[in-house]
Parts: sequence; structure tokens; C-alpha cells
Amino acid sequence: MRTFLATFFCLAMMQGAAQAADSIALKHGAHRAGRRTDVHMQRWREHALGQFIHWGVYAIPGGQWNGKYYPGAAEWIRSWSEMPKKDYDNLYKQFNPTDFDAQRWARQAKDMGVKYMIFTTKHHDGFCLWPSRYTSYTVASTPYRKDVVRQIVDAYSAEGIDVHLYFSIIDWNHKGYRSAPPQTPKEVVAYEEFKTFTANQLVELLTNYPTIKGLWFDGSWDKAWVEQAAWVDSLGMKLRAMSSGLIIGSRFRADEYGKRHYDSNGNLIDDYDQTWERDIPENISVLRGNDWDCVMTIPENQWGYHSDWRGYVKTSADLIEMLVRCVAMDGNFVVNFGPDGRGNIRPEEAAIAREVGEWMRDNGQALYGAAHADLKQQGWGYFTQKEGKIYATVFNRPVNNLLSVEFPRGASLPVEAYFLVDGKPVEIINAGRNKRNGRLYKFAIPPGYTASKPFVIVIEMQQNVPSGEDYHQAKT
Ligand code: JFZ
Repeated sequence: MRTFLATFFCLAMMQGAAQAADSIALKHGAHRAGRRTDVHMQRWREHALGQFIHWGVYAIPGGQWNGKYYPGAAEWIRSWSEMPKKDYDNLYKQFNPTDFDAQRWARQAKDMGVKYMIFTTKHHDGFCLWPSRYTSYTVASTPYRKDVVRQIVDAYSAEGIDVHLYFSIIDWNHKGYRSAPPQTPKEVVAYEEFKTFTANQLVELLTNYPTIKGLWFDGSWDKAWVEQAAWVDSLGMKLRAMSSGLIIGSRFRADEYGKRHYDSNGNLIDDYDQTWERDIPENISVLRGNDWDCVMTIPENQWGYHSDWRGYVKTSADLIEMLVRCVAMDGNFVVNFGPDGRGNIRPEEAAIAREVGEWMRDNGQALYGAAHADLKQQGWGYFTQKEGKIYATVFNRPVNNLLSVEFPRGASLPVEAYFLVDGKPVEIINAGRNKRNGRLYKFAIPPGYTASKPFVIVIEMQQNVPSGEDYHQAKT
């Protein structure tokens, strides 16, 4: 019996793919246990900051129609009862962004400090910013005519910024597209055509733009799509075979039980957790060691260009705080831009890009390539770490000018501390043991030190403290 059990457990473990004892056999769940370990994913992980761009014919009405204000997200205006579908579907005839200059956008992104960008090749309306041969509803049919995706890929790549392509599965322009599963034979045929069309377009994108690093999927929540788990899984494999190292988030496919993002065994589907949309996890443990990104709008919920931003608009200070918070939990933070119908980035966004860029020039070292540091969260800010250094980014300077840091029992200890921006020393005070038998240290900000922005203190350690990797190892 014992031998039998031992053999059974060995076999169960050899099944691989995180098949825990109580897990079920899945054909189309996660295909890997834990994080990817290849160089492509490592590069992505080190980006810290990204840019999202939502651009399409919805930028022309810019959230208004016939003088009426559309209260939804501007890129959804076609679905508004006040928006005649015919009018929307003819907007492409006016698409002529004479001010569009991909190099200008790319330089601005570079100055902002972004390392990767995600560009909408096709949003839910189905309008393609590349000249797809599978539909005429593309930029090639507009007065502008030129391939926008090509210009984006070339200009950003020339600046050393990795390009990922956003692609919506929802396509309101394709006659075979539907949200509910097809029922009648006729509907089945039409949906099959839609599937073939979708696959063709994705293959076309990877063929036309082979240097892209990833695909950012959206609109994959329709029941019709979810039911195609096996087919979507094989499509994903085909795309990966075309592009080595291709990065795909968890918003592409469901498992055969219809579970999205995390499969029926709780394992992350594909390469990173894509559920953090305008939302940041409470703490790193909820991520269970998985890679993730947070995509964030500057206004409340506007991705495409809306001429009239109402409600709270985030400042660069808000975004910098979110960025550091994400990187401190091993995530990337992606800020969205919605250029107008003529191809201009609006002044509010340009100011954000400039201000974030200024901060990143002084402090980016604390974020690029940095990882989570498993130290007790403190109210004054966030920890990141790399190469034996802890970076303490201070957002709430304590009135007594003393920053508390608790090092767990047995952990490496601080050797030296200084301001990142000018190398000026910061005094380290050994404050004895904390409650958990670890060490409490105080880092003394000189009372005369003035800073109008969040600042970083570098703490040189004997060696690295535990990182997010430990959550990963605990899981597998
Ligand atoms: C989708 C789009 O509908 C939207 O227009 C935009 O492109 C955005 C990036 O993605 O919107 C979503 C998708 C998922 C959630 C919320 C909005 N979600 O999971 O919470």
C-alpha cells in the first residue's frame, strides 16, 4: 500500500503543470506552473513603466455627438443610444490625422521614461489602424491611408521602447461577430467565419510587425468566445510559435470550464495577470507570485480621446505614487494616453508625461529592474530592491524625520544609506529589536532637507532581503 501511494504521488507530481493533489486535469488551463523564466519575460518584468495608447475613429467625435456629452468612455460612443450607428460607421471617411507624428509621440514616451508601450490596433468598433487585407474597414480606406501601426512600431522601436499590440476580440463591424454563443446552423457558420477572420488578423499582425513583444487582448469575456476554449488555446500556441518569447496576458482565453484569468485549478492562464485595470492589489500576497500589470487612465474612466474630462483627473504625483506602489509589488504600471482626431496628444497628458519623466530621470533607478522587498510596509512610502540595495521611496515624510524600517529576524542588515539624487549620507540609527525579534532601524532625514517631490533613500545592505520570488517558490 505504501509503495502504491508513493508511486501514485510521484506520478501525480510528474504530471507537472502545478498539478496539486486536489487539482483536476485540464487540457486548456495554464500550461506552466509559476512564472516564465526566459529572457523575454525577464525584460518585460524590468520595464516598471509603460504607456498605453487608445486611438481610433472614436477620437473624432471625442465623447460628443450633436452637441451632447457622452458620459461613458469615449471609445465606447458607438454603443450610445444618441449615436446613430450609420454616422459612427462613416467616421472613417473623416480620419485624416494630419498632425500625427509617431516620432514625436515616441520621443515624448522616451522622455517620460517608459520602457514599453501598448497600442490599439483594433478596438471594439472593429476599425483597424493597419491595412488589414481581411477587411476594408481600415486606415487604408481613410483619407489618411498610411499604416499607423507600422509608424508606431518603427518610431517606438527606434527609441528602444518595446511595442505590444492591443487587439479587441469584440468586433462590432464583423457580421459574424456575436457575444452570445451561436445557436442556429447559420449562426454557427457566421461565427466560424469570425473566428477565421480573427485568427487571420492576428497572424497578419505578427507577420507584418515581427518585432513586437506581445499581444494585449481585450473583449474576450463574451460567452461565445469563452466557449471556444480549445480553439483559442490552439490559436495562442500558433501565435507563440510564430514569435519567440511572445508575451500574452491572462485576458485572452478561458479554460474548458469557462474560467478566465485563473484556471479551474487556480493557476494563472498565460503570462501575466491582466485583471488589474484601474486597480492595484492590496498587497503582494494576493498575486501569488504571478507577474502582473496595472493599466491606468489619467481621468476616471476614459481611454480614447474625450474632449471634456469631467470628474477627478489624476496628477503626476498620483501616478508616481501608483507606479512605485505597483513596482514594490513586482508589477508594471501602464499610463494611458488618448490622442485626439488630428493626432495630437492633449496638453494635460503632455504635462503628465513631462512631470513623470522628470521624476524618473532622478529616481528611475529605484524602479527599473527592481523587485519587491519583503519588509514590513511602513506608512512613509514603499520599498524596492536590486543588487544588494534597498530603495526607500518616501511619499509621507514623518514629522520627526525618522524613517522606521524593520528587518526580519535573521535578515541582512543595512551598511550605509544616502539620498539617491545627490549621494548625501543619511544617518542610520540602530533602534534595537522589534516585537518579532527582528531589528528596528531609523533612517534620519536631515531636518534642513527640503524636497518638493517624493524622494528616494538608498540603503546598502549586506545582501538582498527576501523578494517576491519567495512567494513564487512557496506556491510551487
Ligand atoms: C476594456 C475596454 O472595453 C475599454 O474600452 C478599454 O479598452 C480597456 C483597456 O479595456 O474595458 C474593460 C475591460 C476589463 C475591465 C474593465 C474595463 N475589468 O476587467 O475590470
